[in-house]
Amino acid sequence: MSSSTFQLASLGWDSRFAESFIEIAPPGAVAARVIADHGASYLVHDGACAQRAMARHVDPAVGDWVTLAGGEIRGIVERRTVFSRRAAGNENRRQVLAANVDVAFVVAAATDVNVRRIERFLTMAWQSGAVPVVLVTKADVAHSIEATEADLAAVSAGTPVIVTSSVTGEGVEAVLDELRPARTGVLLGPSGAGKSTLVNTILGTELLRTREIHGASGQGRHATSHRQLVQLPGGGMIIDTPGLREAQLWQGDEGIDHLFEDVEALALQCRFSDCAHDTEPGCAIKAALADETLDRDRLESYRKLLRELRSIEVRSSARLQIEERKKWKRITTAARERARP
Ligand SMILES: Nc1nc2c(ncn2[C@@H]2O[C@H](COP(=O)(O)OP(=O)(O)O)[C@@H](O)[C@H]2O)c(=O)[nH]1
Ligand SMILES: [Mg+2]
Ligand SMILES: [Zn+2]
Repeated sequence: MSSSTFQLASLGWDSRFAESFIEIAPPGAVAARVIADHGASYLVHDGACAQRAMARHVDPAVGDWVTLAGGEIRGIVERRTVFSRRAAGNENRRQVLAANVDVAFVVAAATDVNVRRIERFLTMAWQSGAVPVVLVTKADVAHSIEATEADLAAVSAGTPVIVTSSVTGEGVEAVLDELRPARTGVLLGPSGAGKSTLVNTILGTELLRTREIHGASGQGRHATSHRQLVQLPGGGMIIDTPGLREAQLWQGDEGIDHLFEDVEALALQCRFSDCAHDTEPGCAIKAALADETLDRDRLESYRKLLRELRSIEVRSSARLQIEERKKWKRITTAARERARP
């Protein structure tokens, strides 16, 4: 790598990406990161400057590291994390919405905390391979931020929670801290949660269009923008994309196979179908660790993901049971009152 390695580092480039780049780069190609997806063309940054590029033979996404030659994207460097959805009109094709995201901020307005929705976003975050952080917005208009935090403590067990306000500036530094010196974050959350406003607050400019409230009706105009990666002052990047909405992304357990295909394929070869890859004979995972075809860290992240998904599932079903019990109590109480002479 040349003098631009230093500048690439501010976009998140590191030695692991460099190794993967060398494997696929044609002679004369340079490394660049996709910072915006305009559909027909892309905006890529090579550390020194941004330029437009076409991609005729590959399908890159915002956040991807690519090989660039003659103004064209030639290849995609192996992705570390992936946010994808089923492509519209094609059940079996996956469309990658954002790649190489390190931190997934699960955004919820303090005035509209929906615990189950947060849970689903957290699951998505873990499935992508990124580390989740719960981000509460609009703290300035919350009735009781303590009550909100108590609600969140139940779902977010272990996941950090940052409380912010784009009006007072509270918590904004803590968000930046998660992204320094050169990490990439993505904002996940329902429309109207204040994602674009937060990015604008951090930047100190109205770079992203936000929803404007018109008159007394309170009806908002839907803000539209393309997917883009925004570089933040002081280091770090953030992706605010209207395409990363809950319903489109939610994909249940399948996300795991997609990310850990290699580990799952190995597990299928274990002698016992319920192998815990621990002390069982004929374990293909242990064999792969022994001959170093499987990385121990990779197996560890796979296990971590499984544990995380399981605990989200457990928390969610425990709450369902409680709600179910409450509902029956209401019904039986009402029935008893009616039956009273
Ligand atoms: N009071 C208050 N309003 C906010 C805050 N952040 C965003 N909003 C308002 O919430 C609405 C939706 O914001 P927007 O950034 O477009 O949400 P997005 O759809 O998640 O990008 C706008 O009317 C914002 O002015 C905040 O911290 N405090
Ligand atoms: Mg927005
Ligand atoms: Zn095994």
